[in-house]
Amino acid sequence: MKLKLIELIICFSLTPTCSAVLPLVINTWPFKDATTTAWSTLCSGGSALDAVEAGCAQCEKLQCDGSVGYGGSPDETGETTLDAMIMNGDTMEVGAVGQLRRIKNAIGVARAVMERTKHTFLVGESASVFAENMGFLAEDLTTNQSLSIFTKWLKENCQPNYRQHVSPDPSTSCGPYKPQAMFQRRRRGQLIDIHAHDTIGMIVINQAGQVAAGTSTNGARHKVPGRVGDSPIAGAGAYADSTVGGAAATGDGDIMMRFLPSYLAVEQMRAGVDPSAACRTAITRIKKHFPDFFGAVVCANMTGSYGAACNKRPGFSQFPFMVFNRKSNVPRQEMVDCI
Ligand code: SD4
Repeated sequence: MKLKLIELIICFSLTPTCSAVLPLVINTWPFKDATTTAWSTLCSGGSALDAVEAGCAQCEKLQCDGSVGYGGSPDETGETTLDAMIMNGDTMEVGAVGQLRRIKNAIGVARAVMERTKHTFLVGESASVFAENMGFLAEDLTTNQSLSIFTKWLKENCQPNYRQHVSPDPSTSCGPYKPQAMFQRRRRGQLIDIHAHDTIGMIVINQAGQVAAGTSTNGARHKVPGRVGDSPIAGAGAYADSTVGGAAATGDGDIMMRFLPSYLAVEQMRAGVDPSAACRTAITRIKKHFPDFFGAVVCANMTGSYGAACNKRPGFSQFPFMVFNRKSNVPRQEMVDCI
């Protein structure tokens, strides 16, 4: 969606000058339309939560990089399922969905979990039934593109896949798999395609200093059915606290969720660390155990300062992210060198 000039003018004239750099929208990857949509939502009077929801929903509609929304990352059965979350940094409320089927607007369902239930996280078929009951349209998430990725994978004997210690040998064969009686421990391969990313993670801080954060993704290509990644997990995929700031992550969720990188980054900022260094700490913590993991984090604090960090790997030495604030006046792509 293009930000209309009139909205920009209204936005800049209505916002009081308590901060030179707030409001702020920051998101993972060069998903410019999502950034613009979030900004435009703030400008038309929406809350930080509204902006995060609208920004991520825009990516879901556009199928950003094939990694957000319908028609991407088919699982072992060829089905696309979605993970999403949203967090209100004022109230510390969270809504999340994992392995959501049939519903395109995953972040919308996440918000409905937050606002229409006392729960935090719904998963699978039951999450989809909840969404249908809340009025979300049930649709097939399969597209020609996801079907062709799936068909090619079947033709290539289901390579690569996420199985280990099973028979038949998952490095050459499709399932159904059974546990192996005896096995050699094998190192888990890198499966998230670093050239076909990625999850949108977004932080919005409005003029009044309210922080919201959210994520939306279709997860990992050829995942084992039932797999839920880091994106819908508070503190892993994203975290928001209006007394500190927010953080959001992207990358190999199976590894990243073990370290709660978004929570760690926010806690670093709470301790006074600047956003870039906070993001670097979150990456370094994971890197110590998994030097080759694929991942990045964006961080922002209440002064409107922001930063990002990523883990350097072959083919991934810089991480692009989007920023929109009063200084930039436009959605601006920035790059950070990986460590
Ligand atoms: C996941 N973190 O489901 C997501 C995918 C992603 O870069 O961000 N890929 O693991």
